[in-house]
Amino acid sequence: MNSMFDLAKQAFANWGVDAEEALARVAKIPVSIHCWQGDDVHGFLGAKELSGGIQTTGNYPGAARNPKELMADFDVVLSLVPGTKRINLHAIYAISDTPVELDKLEYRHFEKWVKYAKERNLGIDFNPTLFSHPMVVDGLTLSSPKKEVREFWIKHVKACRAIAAKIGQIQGTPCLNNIWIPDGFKDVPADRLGPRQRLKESLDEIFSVKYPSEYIVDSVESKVFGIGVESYTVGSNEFYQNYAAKNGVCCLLDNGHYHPLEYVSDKIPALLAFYDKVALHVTRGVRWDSDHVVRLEDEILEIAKEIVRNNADNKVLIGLDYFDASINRVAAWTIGARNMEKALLFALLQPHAQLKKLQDEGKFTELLAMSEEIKTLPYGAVWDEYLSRQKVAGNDWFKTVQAYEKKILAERK
Ligand code: RNT
Ligand code: ZN
Repeated sequence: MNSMFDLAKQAFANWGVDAEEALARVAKIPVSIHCWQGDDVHGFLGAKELSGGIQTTGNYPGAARNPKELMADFDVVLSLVPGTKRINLHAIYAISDTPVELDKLEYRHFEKWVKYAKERNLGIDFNPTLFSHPMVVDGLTLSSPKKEVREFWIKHVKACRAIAAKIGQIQGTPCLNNIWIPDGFKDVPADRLGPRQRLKESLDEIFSVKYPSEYIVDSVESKVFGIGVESYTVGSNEFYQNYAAKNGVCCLLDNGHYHPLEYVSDKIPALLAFYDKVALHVTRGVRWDSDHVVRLEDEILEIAKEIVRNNADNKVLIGLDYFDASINRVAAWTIGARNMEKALLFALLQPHAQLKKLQDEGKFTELLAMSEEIKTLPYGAVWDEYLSRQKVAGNDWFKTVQAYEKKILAERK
């Protein structure tokens, strides 16, 4: 008897799609899984509360309280997600026995993570943390009118770049160091240019230190608004896209950071026309930048299509960015990461060459007809095959999380 996968393979072959090729390719596309879903973006440096226009809501029990717990939880996620994974760290996840300030961070504070990642064959990516800290003054960091505030954060980001470069050098793949700042105003500003000029100067100072591109990829992440920062964002899309273009850094697109009818899937090819690399934060915005767990929805599929049909597997750096404290965090992590993998696999199973040909020939009726027909191809059978080849649980993965919750998470009081 033919297996479900054999039949599916034939169904895709009828459309000129090689499912084996898709399986081989999806397994190689790196996806950087964010560490911060496990503890509601708290980190280990004693931050009291999340600030900067981002928020986790909910108090589901079991949040990780220390590096050991976070690493153990992440191990469960790793075991349930197929493919090539990386781990995305934030500076506040430094591991230190003695208190350490953000502007004094060093590589040694991340050595335990490097060891952890190496043992699991993961690459590491990095983020300076410019929020949840008393040096965020009047909501501002790198764009503050106060010199000492700017200087503190410049030192912090410089320290982070040095750490990221060292991590990249040691791991043998570039470490993405992504800068996101919360700077902005709740109400209509009296000066829109000044903060942006100061941010530009701060970034110039930060990037005056050069590192080899094999060690570090620098990116800047724009945003449209945040909670309590509704009227003005210093690091807007136009600001960073121009900064990036003129200074040879990379843009990071977070799909929760635009107006709801603007699509990151459309921005990816626009940037690929100009940049060698584009970084992503894949999330799910619900009305605002809400950082909901990624579902398998149209936009994530569209994002995946733009990556694979433009052969940008190594040009688009995929990172995840969501945090939900209202449900089991290990499950939240797993669901979003598996959905990213699903989206990539499904995108690889589309007859892109044929569809593109129809577009170029102006056969738009046929293009629409075909695009809708292929939606019911047996993607699920190929997904199941991917999981089994990767030795990852199938649709019963939730049992693993339930058992872990009962044994480990429920004990965290
Ligand atoms: C916030 C940005 C940023 C953060 C993380 C924790 O709106 O998306 O990327 O979510 O750095
Ligand atoms: Zn983000």
